[in-house]
Amino acid sequence: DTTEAQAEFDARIAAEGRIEPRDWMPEAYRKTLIRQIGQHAHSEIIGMQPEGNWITRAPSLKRKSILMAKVQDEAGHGLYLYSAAETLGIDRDTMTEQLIEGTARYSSIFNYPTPTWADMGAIGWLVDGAAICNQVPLCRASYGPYARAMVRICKEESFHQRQGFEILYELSHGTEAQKAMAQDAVDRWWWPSLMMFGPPDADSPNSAQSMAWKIKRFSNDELRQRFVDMTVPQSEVLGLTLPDPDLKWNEDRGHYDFGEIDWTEFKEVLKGRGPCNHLRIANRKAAHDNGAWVREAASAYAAKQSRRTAD
Ligand code: FAQ
Repeated sequence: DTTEAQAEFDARIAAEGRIEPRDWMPEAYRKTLIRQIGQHAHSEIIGMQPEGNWITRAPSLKRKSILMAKVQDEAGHGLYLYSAAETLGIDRDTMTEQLIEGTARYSSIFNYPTPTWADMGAIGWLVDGAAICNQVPLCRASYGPYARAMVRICKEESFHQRQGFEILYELSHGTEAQKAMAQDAVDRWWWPSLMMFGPPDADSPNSAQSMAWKIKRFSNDELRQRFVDMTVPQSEVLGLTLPDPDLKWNEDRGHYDFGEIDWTEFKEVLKGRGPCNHLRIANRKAAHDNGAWVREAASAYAAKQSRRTAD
């Protein structure tokens, strides 16, 4: 009965155990995971676009092959995550429909444009850096398929972060114009990267329950602070500044203080009014429409194969 199943579920969570697809789970736990894993999958897939924009224009063959590998990794992450969400009883077609109809969320960060090559560096360094801070604790999420997917994803994100840092390092040690291009990219990506962690804890309706279920292990603000503390020393190595006059070490707290985030901008982006929201969804829809014949052919082939096996 449900009370007994609930008690077993609670005990498993308390004991740091894992919940697996066939286990009983509260409906709200299932819904929260579908929401978070689905959004995460969509972020990876939409996240291919800002960088895909530069594959044909990468400054060298080496840079081009690295960038292609990175964007392919993102496609792979999206696919593991869609598979993890499918174990909860939603199918990928439904999730894709929600994305292209604009009813599903994906990370705010991918609604910003990538006008220069230095943006590839800033995305790797800051966006993947933020992704790692947020995702390493998710390797211990209570839902088994999500936690296991995160292990491999985090390893790949580390490489992505390192390659972004290296792009910026080369630019910031290059000509004046290159250094200025690197600084401009960092100026544009810094604040949106801080927004990736979500609203402040006091405004985060899902946090308390997700933390009680051990899906989230740290709050949005805790992870944001961890990211700032990790990134400031790296900016010094790069010789680039972070665009926040209030950023300074606080001896008492043992953390960097930082300025106020523009939450109005964050809310606008979430409402679909960021700089690239329309473009991102339009591109995703076009790719989906253009791929219709592949899905039809694959289904026809699968149906034919299963008829043959049945005979
Ligand atoms: N953008 O109550 P909370 C990557 C929504 S990394 C858009 O705090 P929660 C790698 C939130 O969904 C990026 N929406 O929510 C990569 C909720 O709305 P809902 C993806 C946001 O879930 C790098 C509402 O605000 N990473 O892709 C954002 O407890 C480079 C209230 O917020 C993940 O998805 C936002 N930034 O905490 C790829 C990580 N923040 O659903 C390519 C997994 C909040 O109630 C290139 N996700 N919202 O309508 C999480 O850790 C959590 O879902 C949070 C939000 C922390 C994002």
